[in-house]
Amino acid sequence: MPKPIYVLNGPNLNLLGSREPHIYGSETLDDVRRRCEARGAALGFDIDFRQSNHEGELVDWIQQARVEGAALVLNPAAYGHTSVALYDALKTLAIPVVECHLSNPAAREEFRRHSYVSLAATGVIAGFGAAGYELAIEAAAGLVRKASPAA
Ligand code: CA2
Repeated sequence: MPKPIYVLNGPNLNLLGSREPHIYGSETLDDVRRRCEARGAALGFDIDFRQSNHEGELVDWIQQARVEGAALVLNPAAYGHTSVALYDALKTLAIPVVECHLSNPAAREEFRRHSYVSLAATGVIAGFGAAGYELAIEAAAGLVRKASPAA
């Protein structure tokens, strides 16, 4: 089994499914985790799925993914728009990084149109709701296989 794909989620995503379903959908974060695990298993990858409301904890997990992960899927939530600390941590990674958003931030308020995370990401998937996480895992798995076909 290759190293796991880390799927990290930022602040307030623990509330998914409870508010603003017109923007974020009605699935809970647990539903999203199950989707990720099923898609990962189909592609031969374990998924390490986590959520934190704390910037420093996300930095710690990004550093862990650098050593222990095959790839990183990151929904930084609001920290994507604000966090130089996440950007600096991501810049140290040699593994693929897929930024993932449920909504399409480019089609929303002006302050959501900038992402520090995008500056360090291999690619971005946004606007497809919970299904976007599966697309992100597919993209990440494809990049891992391309880099080491035997993985
Ligand atoms: O679309 C996304 O996935 C976002 O990363 C979600 C963030 C937002 O700040 C980004 O601009 C785009 C917000 C996450 C908050 O999630 C909630 C979900 C349901 C209820 C309350 C918050």
